[in-house]
Amino acid sequence: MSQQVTVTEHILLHQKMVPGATGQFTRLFNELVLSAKIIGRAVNKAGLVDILGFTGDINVQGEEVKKLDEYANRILIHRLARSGVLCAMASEENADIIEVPESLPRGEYIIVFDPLDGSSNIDVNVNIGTIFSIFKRKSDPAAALMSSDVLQKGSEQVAAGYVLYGSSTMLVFTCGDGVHGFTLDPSVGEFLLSHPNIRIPEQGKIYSVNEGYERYWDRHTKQVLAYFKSPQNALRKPYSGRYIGSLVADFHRNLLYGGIFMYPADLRDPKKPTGKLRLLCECNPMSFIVEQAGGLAIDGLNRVLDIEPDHLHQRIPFFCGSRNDVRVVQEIYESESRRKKNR
Ligand code: FDP
Repeated sequence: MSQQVTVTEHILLHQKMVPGATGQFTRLFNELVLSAKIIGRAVNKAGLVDILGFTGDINVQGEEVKKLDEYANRILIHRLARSGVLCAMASEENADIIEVPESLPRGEYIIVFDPLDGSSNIDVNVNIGTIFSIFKRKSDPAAALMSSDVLQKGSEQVAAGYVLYGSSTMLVFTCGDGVHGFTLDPSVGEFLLSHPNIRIPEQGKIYSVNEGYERYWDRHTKQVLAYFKSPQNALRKPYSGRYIGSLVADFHRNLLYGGIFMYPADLRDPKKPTGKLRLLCECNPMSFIVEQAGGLAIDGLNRVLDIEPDHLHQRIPFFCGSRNDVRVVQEIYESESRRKKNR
């Protein structure tokens, strides 16, 4: 029965429950859903049309831009700007905040997105995804937009989610009332509710990390890994290691099966001394989702959703997943921090 609820119906129902709702959020969400379908179609046909490989450009992160990355970014910016309910956007691919032009109708919402996460997997037919995070502006709508409108703490998000382009295309999101998953039925072109009220198991069985970089981690991060591999841990046996290398895909698997995703600080790489993942377009949305599903997300010591961003492309160390597993990481980091203080 639940399979017959479309994502639009679900959002409309949610809207009815919010006093004073104006329908603006529903409009924004409709544009997101349409963008996801357009990007999903391109991903499905990727090997058949000339959309694999690099554009030749380097993005703000210093990474080579893939054609599909650029395509997804263009689709999202074009569609969302026309939703009539946004004042600004920020993309992982763009250095600065993208203000909605004055020639278009504007609203109070702000969206931050990673158009195609897991870029290194694009050309090899491995799961990739789109991640988004939605806020409301805080400053007076009649005045100029302020950077603080976009640089809000994750706890201020009104919605967050991702689209996973996998063996099927899935949209998973939260508006702060639990996490719901919708699967695209290509025969009718609709996202249908397939995973209502997702809960992440309290105790995981999987750790996901790029273990190849272990030698570049600090002492306590190595200790964390040793814990998950040890037969003396909470499971009384080593966890399974699973790492796809696409945050959306690794996160989604752990959300359903239970486990922990980790991208710690990398002491070797001057580009990643504070980790690789972006606070605004990757860590915040995933943290909101995981908390809504009963899990936790930290940067080692602190709750991710409480971090005050200081710039658009800020990176943080990221540990996220099942409650018990994330707590273990936090305890190890806290004991290291006490040890350092006592020295
Ligand atoms: P990618 O660089 O392929 O776009 O943040 C981007 C991301 O992928 C995540 O999706 C993924 O979890 C991580 O980086 C993979 O990085 P490593 O290759 O360093 O493990």
